[in-house]
Amino acid sequence: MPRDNELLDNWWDEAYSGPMSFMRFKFSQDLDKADIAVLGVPYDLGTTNRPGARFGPRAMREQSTLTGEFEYGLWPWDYHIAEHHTVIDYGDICEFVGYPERMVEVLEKTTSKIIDSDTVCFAMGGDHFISLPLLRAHVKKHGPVALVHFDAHSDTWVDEDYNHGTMFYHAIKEGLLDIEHSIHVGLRTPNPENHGIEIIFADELDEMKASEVSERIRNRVGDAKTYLTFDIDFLDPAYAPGTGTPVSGGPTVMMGRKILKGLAGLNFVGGDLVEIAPAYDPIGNVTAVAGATLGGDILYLLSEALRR
Ligand SMILES: [Mn+2]
Repeated sequence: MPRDNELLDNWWDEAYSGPMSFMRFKFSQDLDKADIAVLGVPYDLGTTNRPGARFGPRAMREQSTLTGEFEYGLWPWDYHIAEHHTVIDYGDICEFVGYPERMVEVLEKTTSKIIDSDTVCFAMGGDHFISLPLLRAHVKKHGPVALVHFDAHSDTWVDEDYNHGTMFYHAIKEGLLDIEHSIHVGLRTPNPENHGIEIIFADELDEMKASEVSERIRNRVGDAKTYLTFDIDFLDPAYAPGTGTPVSGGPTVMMGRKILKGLAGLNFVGGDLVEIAPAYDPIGNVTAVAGATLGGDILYLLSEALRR
């Protein structure tokens, strides 16, 4: 299907010109017409090490003008999402400068507004702490969700502080997660307490084929309502140096993409991609190029789930 300028904004611009919406989907807040909304959350006060993920949404949008330019869709997906669904770029929420608590409130409220109008939400971070208010909103609508979590870290540290290393502990404590169907993928940092969540550590993952990893995730998740969260530091710092807490010994972008593609058809109700801090890229926006591509893959997974 040729691109429809009702669905896509300024797609005819060259990659280096025109408005920077995510993958050239139209900037809009008209939720009545949208199936999927992309939401930027430029918040990084939850970081425990290097800040800078507030520049993540803009960097992803900028690099996605290239990944989103093909009318045939994002390779190797063999169609364009716009053939099936109306995707909008909802813009950023940013009404919280100097008031972290306000971010939690505004993000949960905005997410609820989006998903209560039967629009699926894909959020771009920002640091990983944003997943907590996102989960709260999704659970209010769907009940506890299975978590498919790509990351070098479990983010389940038993700690009453609220930051980007503890939010899934709080999510567990608040009863937001369907633990039996949840899984961490790619961990390579100490994890003294697994809270009952299945783990594929990075060394084990390195011995597996992407299809085997996907299969293991599918077996764990089954048909549960699932939230997908992707910390860019899942990737090796060779592919994603521009992030807050990089950990060596991770997978390639290709491995990540193949694993994601192998999850098509799972019952995803929402997702996010977080922790791109472009200032730490040595050159060429390498982390945001990976993030824009993987973010595109996640949009396809959400679109596939809507078509179930
Ligand atoms: Mn991480």
